[in-house]
Amino acid sequence: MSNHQTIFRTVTNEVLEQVLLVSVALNGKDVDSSGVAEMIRLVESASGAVVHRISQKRNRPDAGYFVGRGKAGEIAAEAENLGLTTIVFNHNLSPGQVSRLEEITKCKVIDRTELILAIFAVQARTPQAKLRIELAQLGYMLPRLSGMWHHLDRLGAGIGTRGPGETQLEVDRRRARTRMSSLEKKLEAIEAGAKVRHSRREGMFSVVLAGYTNSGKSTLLNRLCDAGVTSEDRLFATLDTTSRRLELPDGGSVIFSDTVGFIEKLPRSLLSSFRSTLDIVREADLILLLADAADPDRLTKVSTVTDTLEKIDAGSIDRITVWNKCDLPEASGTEEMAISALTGEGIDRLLELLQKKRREALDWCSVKVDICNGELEYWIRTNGIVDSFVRDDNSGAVEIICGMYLGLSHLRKKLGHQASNWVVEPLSADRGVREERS
Ligand SMILES: Nc1nc2c(ncn2[C@@H]2O[C@H](COP(=O)(O)OP(=O)(O)OP(=O)(O)O)[C@@H](O)[C@H]2O)c(=O)[nH]1
Ligand SMILES: [Mg+2]
Repeated sequence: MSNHQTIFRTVTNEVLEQVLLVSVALNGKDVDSSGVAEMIRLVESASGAVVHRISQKRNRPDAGYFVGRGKAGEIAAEAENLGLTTIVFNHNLSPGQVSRLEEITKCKVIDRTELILAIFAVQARTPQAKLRIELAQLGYMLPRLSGMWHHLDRLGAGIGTRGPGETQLEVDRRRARTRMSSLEKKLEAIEAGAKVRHSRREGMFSVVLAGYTNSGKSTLLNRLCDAGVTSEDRLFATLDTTSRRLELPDGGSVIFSDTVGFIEKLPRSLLSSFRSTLDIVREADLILLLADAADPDRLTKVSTVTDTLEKIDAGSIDRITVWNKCDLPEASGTEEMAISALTGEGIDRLLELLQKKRREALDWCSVKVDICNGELEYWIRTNGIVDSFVRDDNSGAVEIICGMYLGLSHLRKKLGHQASNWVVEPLSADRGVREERS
């Protein structure tokens, strides 16, 4: 286990680690330059710097070394020449491949998943995020522990004996599992509190930002809600969910949330430890899929985000793609919903759209009531949006056009307690009389 702890400690201490990047293009394809650019950004976000790159084209990965024995030797020689001790692969490697590559290169070998986990470890700020990332790291390490103790195994193991490596491996596995269940318990306790807070917001229309990492989600939350969350030109700047109330021009409001960004091949262990962070996405009424309009790879990234939404069971939620960074000259896709979270361009249109979606989700009706006392009026105004409120000065009767957050049955119940004579007529959001939903 010590080997992996060293990797994270080095990264956590913000030492600028010099890295040799190995990119492998499979299935006869050319090396994907945007994929390489993303790996370089990932290394930088983990406080490293790519100082040399080696690439290879192969039909399929070599079972032993991923790149093939000969190439592995070449990588080893290059690393030695340049005095580098860390090698990053742009793919995920099996535990056996990592240990064989480490043996031949005498370097620390990090695959894509481990690199992403390391960035999450650097970026985790809140107790929850720290617990989640530790859980994900342990989940990732558990099947790899045997590879790490492999060399000790061979020293002491023999017929009828259990080598020191084997014993240590068992101890480490047990420790890792015990630690994982203690982390899970701590997280459950924290999340139970969060659920209570969440349920208090019931009835509020929930809009969640989802998107590739660095697309500008936190910048948009700050612009709309003055949330003061971190936004920076770094991958995975946000690892927690922040929710704010956003007032809309018609007096209604929504809960607006920013959460962790997605990336291609987001590690499975991260998806499962961040499951509850992503609950906010699953429970949203509307997802704003924020995309970087200036990214040459924007369409692939949008489809990575939609695939990830499917994976976390949020694929069927109403979704709008919003193209951010339209202030940049290289931006395209601007004929659709285009905004700049940085300059504020297009934000009014976005708010109008949110308002429209919000109104469509309310239960609209016309209420006629013989006497509307102050308490009833206050109740209607706080549980819905009132579009018109007309009182007949002679009779005191009132006609209200309103959209209710919690359905019309709540309204009828309230009227039943407060008034003797009342009529509720359901309307559609655009004011046509409609059949009531069952
Ligand atoms: N030019 C321009 N830059 C923007 C815009 N919106 C965000 N950015 C920049 O893009 C970078 C990433 O912004 P963030 O808001 O941190 O992105 P994010 O989607 O929250 O990223 P993660 O939290 O890492 O998933 C920052 O450097 C922002 O200043 C925009 O509309 N125009
Ligand atoms: Mg962010």
